[in-house]
Amino acid sequence: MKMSFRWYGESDPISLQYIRQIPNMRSVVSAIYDVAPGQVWPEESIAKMKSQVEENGMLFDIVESIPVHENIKLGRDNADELIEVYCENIRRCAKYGIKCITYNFMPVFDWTRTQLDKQAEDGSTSLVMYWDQMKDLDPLKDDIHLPGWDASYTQDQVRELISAYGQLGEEGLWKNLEKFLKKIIPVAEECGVKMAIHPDDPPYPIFGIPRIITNEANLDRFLKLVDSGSNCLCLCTGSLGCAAFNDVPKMVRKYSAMGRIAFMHIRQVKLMEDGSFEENGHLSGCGNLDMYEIVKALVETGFDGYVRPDHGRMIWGETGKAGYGLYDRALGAAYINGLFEACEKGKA
Ligand SMILES: [Mn+2]
Repeated sequence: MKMSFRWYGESDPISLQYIRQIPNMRSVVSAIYDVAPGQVWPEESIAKMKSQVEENGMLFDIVESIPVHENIKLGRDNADELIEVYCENIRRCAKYGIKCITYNFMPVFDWTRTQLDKQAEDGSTSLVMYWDQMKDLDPLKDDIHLPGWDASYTQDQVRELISAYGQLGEEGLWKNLEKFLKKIIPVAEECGVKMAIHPDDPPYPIFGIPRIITNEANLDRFLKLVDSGSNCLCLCTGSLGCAAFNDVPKMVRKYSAMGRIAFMHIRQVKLMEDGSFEENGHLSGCGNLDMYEIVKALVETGFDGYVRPDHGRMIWGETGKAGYGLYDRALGAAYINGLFEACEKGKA
């Protein structure tokens, strides 16, 4: 496995030097953040990111994310041109040594939470989604300001997008995803890049917006759309794990054995009876996911892709980007390293 850590570029309060000091840290996961979706990434920016990371003794060989423009997901008039731009970005990344590119096909919002700094008894804070704070919201009627929602949209634009996706429906979204994959995967194959789709977070529809990268049957369907070693998953344990219907260790074992997991996001999640959930420390005892079983499944199937500790709590007085502090993610990386070492040595 290739241990990695997400870094938000120069605006990230965490330095590359600090990331390097986490034992076994190999790759920095990043993106070009000052380019809007649907635009070409300047080669100078990719080259600069690469040299910054390499100067700090790590590799820049994995990107998260190249965002997919809403007009591609909606299959609107300029979708073909936008897909061509996407292909060009794959080629440019490959030119600078990128081997894996993460993306998602979630309409409008990348993730949904109701609070980003819910305080636990021990004083740490984490991201949560509580249904009692969601259930009365109707984005078609109300102005909604949930944390993390793209502030670049006006409420009217959000309403327009939500109704367009409502009309498109799940099958329409599948059709547009298939069209996208059939164009990008041959380019990725040619460039030696694995495309890794991130599951929807949470993995079920919210506000009537279709969501399709959600469960085992749909992941099977996704992988069959283009049966290629470049058409892979970014298996996010926390995203899939916030629905009780997903048996995450089983899914990890199955897709890793197929060689179709390019990237693992390892994160814990604690489910409530009503489907609400809280993020927490990475350890098995901190939530519903058995991390030992997840790592064991990876080791026993010979997984050699990328791994990163996904969201951590804010601890030890750290402030910064919710979910993306240094300390708890570093603890997560150390824990994941330990699980891998134990599973590998115990493999016999
Ligand atoms: Mn994730």
